Amino acid sequence: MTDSDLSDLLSDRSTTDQATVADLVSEFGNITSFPLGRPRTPEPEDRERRSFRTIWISDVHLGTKGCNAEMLIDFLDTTDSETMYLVGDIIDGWRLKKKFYWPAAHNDIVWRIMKRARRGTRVVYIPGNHDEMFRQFTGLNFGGIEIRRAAFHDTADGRRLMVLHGDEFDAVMLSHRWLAFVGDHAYHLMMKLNVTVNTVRRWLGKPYWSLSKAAKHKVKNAVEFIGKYEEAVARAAGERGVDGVVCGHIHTAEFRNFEHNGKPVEYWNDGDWVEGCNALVEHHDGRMEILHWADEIKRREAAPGDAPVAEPADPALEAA
Ligand SMILES: [Mn+2]
Repeated sequence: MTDSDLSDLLSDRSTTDQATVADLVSEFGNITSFPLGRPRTPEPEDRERRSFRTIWISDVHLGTKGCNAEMLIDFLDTTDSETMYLVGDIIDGWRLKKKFYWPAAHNDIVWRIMKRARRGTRVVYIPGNHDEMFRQFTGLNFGGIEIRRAAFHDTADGRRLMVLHGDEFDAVMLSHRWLAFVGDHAYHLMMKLNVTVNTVRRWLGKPYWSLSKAAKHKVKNAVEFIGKYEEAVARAAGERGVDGVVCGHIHTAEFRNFEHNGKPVEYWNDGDWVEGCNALVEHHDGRMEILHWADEIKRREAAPGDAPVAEPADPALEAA
């Protein structure tokens, strides 16, 4: 991607045409006919929330079975922030078009985000490649949710970060299939499967073929791809003269420090809610942190303050 493409991307005028009134009416018709019912599980009102200055989440993939909705609902119900960035691939339009899948929990998430905006959180939605149908609304505001192609974020300690989904840098546009090979678990399963595959191949009189070798090759390629991607995104941020970049897209939460012309450039990836269940947060002093929500839940459940209170002894039994 050239620098001029990037300037277009970062200006309020997006590279895609602005929606016309006619577009809006026809698309809005679709949006209103979308089965956005009342939430199944209402937000708990009295729950104490961890307060952050900023929250970034992306790659939720609502509308797919892969989305870890329960975990995200827990996150949304126990946190709050002044600003929230939805960094793309929130709704998986690609999959929804093929097969409509919209469980109550996915509805609950949309509802919670809309309610957050109404409560006063600044919500900025930067559509990704899976929800690119919303990119035509760049510059518009739906129920307090600003739709942007990309954004700049100024941290409390004065760093300027560029925020974008990141598919712009995925030159190969690799499908996410290879992600399945990244996990260790998947890899071991692969090795077991290898035995079965070759037993069958032997029955069929076919020569030995190493599935695990094929997988290993995939893993190596995946690791290489992630490294190259991170570098490309950081370089683009460096060229813009900002202090760092926040993106999503590759489902790999990560913080890395790069350098561009002797100046440090921070690379932050807010991960996903399919496998990692990650959020990137900025604390009120500007310090940033990647949260792994499964670990946060474990920690919360182990904290003595939150331990279930023992039932008071039955006075009748005490007297006896
Ligand atoms: Mn994406």
